Amino acid sequence: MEYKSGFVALVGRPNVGKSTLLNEVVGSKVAMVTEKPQTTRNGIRGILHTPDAELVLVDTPGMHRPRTRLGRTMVHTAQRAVSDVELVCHVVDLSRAPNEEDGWCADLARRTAAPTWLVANKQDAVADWRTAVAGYRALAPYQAIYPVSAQTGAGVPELVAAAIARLPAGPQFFPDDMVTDQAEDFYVGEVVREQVMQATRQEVPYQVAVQVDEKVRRRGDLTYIRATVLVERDSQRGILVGEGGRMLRTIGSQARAELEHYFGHRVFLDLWVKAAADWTDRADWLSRLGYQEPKR
Ligand SMILES: Nc1nc2c(ncn2[C@@H]2O[C@H](COP(=O)(O)OP(=O)(O)OP(=O)(O)O)[C@@H](O)[C@H]2O)c(=O)[nH]1
Ligand SMILES: [Mg+2]
Repeated sequence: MEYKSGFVALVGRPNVGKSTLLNEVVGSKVAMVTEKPQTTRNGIRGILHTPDAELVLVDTPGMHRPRTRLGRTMVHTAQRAVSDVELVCHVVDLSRAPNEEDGWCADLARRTAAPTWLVANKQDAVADWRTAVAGYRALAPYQAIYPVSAQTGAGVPELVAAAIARLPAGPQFFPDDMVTDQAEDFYVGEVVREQVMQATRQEVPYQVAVQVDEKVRRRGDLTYIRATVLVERDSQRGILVGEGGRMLRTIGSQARAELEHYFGHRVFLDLWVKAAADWTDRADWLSRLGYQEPKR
């Protein structure tokens, strides 16, 4: 059989389970997941290799009405992702009714050259997926509808098989053992940011960024990582550090456990918290942190 390869974009409103689905498909934790909307901020690629195909899924930030420059970079990233792919999967949450954001995703899908499928996620959370999907199917002329549960894995093999069947003949772009093309420092920062998002509330999770300043293998079995957790205000700095440093220690030890699992050896995680006023609205900070602003 001829080898096939290609890119498939996952778009959808925040919190529908795009990143969970990406991780389920590639079989490892490539993208961070939290119960809060707007977790993903970058386009993240997950790669699945089969004996005769390479499927590259592109996870994107949830589509929303941006209120900051950071939000605009996120929406821009999602909009850009649908060009240059073989297939667009509009992922929706069956446990909720369609809203304006789903409509924007449908518009985006309608404007792209690639075919669009409706991926009806969180099937496990509803009694009858056919009833739940009714409000979504009219949003765009979807060429197929796949009910799935990214959490339990139900329906995912069928979706993957169908997507692979649609890929054109093409070369293998990434090595066999590569599940993502993210830079390691970025991934490390994301592991920390996930823990910070999980541990905080209100506006704090949305005004946090993590920068890895140093990462060195100290001895054969130890990696030292120094990272800065950026917030917008001193008050948030106080919240994150917590009484007697307790909050930051909890965040650090959870992130460290995950990083040790990833590296396969001990990690010393040295976290610092710094306030940079209004960084989510500042072009200099956004570019320093690698968030791409739309060109005017
Ligand atoms: N019940 C159920 N929950 C799910 C399923 N898939 C994802 N979730 C949960 O939904 C929440 C959001 O999941 P994410 O994968 O972060 O969603 P996302 O679409 O990537 O969100 P953004 O990155 O914010 O756009 C998490 O709490 C997941 O555990 C599913 O199939 N069933
Ligand atoms: Mg996500």
